[in-house]
Amino acid sequence: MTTKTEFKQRASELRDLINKYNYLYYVTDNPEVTDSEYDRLFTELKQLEQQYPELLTNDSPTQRVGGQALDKFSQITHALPMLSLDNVFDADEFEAFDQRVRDWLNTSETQIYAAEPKLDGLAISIRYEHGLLVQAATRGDGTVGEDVTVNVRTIPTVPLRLQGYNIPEVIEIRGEIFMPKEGFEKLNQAQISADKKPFVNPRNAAAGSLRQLDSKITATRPLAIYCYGIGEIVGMEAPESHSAAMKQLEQWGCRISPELKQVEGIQGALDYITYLGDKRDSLPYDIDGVVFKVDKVALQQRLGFVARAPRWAIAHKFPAQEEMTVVEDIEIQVGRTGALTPVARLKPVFVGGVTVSNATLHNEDEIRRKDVRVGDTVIVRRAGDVIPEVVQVVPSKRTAESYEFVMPSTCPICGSDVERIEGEAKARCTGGLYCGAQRKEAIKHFASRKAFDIDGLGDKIVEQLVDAGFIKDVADLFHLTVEQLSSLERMGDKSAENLVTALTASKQTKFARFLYSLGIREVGEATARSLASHFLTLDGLIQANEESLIEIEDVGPVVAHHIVTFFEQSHNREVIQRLLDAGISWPEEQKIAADSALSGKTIVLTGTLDKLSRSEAKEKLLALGAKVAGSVSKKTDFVVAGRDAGSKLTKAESLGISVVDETTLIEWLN
Ligand code: D41
Repeated sequence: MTTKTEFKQRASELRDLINKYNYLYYVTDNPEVTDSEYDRLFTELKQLEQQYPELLTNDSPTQRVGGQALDKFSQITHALPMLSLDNVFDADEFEAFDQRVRDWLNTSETQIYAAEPKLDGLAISIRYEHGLLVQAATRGDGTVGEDVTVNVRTIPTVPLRLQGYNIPEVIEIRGEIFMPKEGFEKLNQAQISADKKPFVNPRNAAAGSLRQLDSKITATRPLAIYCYGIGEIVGMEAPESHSAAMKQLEQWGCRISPELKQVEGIQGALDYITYLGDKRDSLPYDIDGVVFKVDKVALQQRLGFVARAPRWAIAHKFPAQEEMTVVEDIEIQVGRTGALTPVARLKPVFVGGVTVSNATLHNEDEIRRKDVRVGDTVIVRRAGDVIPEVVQVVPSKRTAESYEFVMPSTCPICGSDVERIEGEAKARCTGGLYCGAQRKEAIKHFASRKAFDIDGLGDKIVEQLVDAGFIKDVADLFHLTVEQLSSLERMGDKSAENLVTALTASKQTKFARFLYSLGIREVGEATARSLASHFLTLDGLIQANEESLIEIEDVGPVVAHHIVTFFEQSHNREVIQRLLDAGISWPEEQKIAADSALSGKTIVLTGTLDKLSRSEAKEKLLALGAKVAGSVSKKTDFVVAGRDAGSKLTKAESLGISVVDETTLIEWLN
């Protein structure tokens, strides 16, 4: 029979196991069990605790999910004050710090410093009594902070009980709580999806999450800790250096920065600054500098502190990634695919290590959400290689002269209509074939294999032709001369001649290919084919309205709208006319026989065909009104299996779909 004592023992065993696996997973990044095994143990413990609430302890991992919401945080006086850090901003200032240290210690010896990243988060003090987490307080003013114990308990990298040996009666562990960049991005995506305000930066997100009155919310936020110091310690000699203290904390299961290093003197410190500065953008969390601490505690004690800042530590700050400046104007940039992006023209400001005079505002909704107006003072952020962005307006600095930005209704590059499809963030220029901003992409698409398939006209050559001013749109291609082409870099006379020949040959095309080549948004090969066989002539299509377009297979309201707006642009119609004038033509389309036996059937081709090429077979089937699909599903009517057919054939057989061979296919086609 199982006794109460056995349950108690099992609960304790489970707590230890889960805490250990949690530590291995979050702190050492070295999981030892599968997620499902972890979940199984967790559920078992939760059930035990539900059944016997008296088994529930403070260090139970089940308590990481948060508890009852608070009305407010109570205040906590730190047993030892949390000191602040003085800053230096360059090598000279660091040298002066090092000099002060040596003067104070009355030595000319090279100093040993412990160096570590300065995380951009919130300082916290966590109190353990007999190894058990009993209290966690924010730094506050350094003397009095707020009791955020329940929230800190939810952070997976914070041990609820210290593990290992020689655990003192009391120890206050100090560290920085922060939100890694990846978690921050995910959280903000979720905030936006839920129509909630996103956080301005990871630091604000960490602060907002830690200062949640509802710890259940904190539990869902991706917070983490790096420990960087010790406050009160009772019942144990304090370690004799910062490095040794950090090693000890690590042995007790606390997470310390993997970048912690000992450096020697000024040169060692400056090298470390360069090392970490280079690494800054690739670290998974935001840092705003490096902290240097005189390593030996005995020396720290001799140095003491002034006005709450230790004489033995200094923060070397990196260039700020956020600065304030003024929006002088908002302009529109048109991207290669016609997307319109509003860009703030800024009073130049030094941020993230460079001078920034433009920042993206992403799209119209972002401008409205942040309420950015021309003339506003804003905070600009440039982190790493990311495009600088306006993170927020400083409302107190708004003047009466500021005014709202209005999205233009025509493209600033080509004058075509601008439109924004419901549900899309970006407004777009509709002058696809004509717009200077979209020129290169439109021409590359036009020349590509599934479009006009112009041999020898690759992306690089298109770029050169546009840059040389030889072509402005696709119609100009057909007026290129051998002389113009051979004047291009790395283009011989022979290649130039070949290209002109290829251009001439490409004039004979097919209606569907022609439609696809125009690059109308969302009109791919299949849609182009449906349009061609439905309308038969270009005039028929140009005159179609949205209602009649929607009736066609493959064409929904959005595509129909794109088609109509495309042909409404006089610029686009002009280019098409010039293409026709240049001699582009195609054989008349044949109406698909609606009564053909294959009409409306979905067919999958697989294996090697001997008498027909795949594309020939496909085209003939399409002409008979069949649909040709790439994979077998319940909707497939027939599978044509050639030689060495593989998995598609197996799947067709398992689904009971009719399979025919190439000979039967040819009979059908005839
Ligand atoms: O990463 C940090 N933000 C950090 C902050 C750090 N790595 N070390 C720190 N060391 C100290 C002393 C030297 C006073 C123990 C600190 C801070 N203080 C600190 N954080 C906020 C105020 C002071």
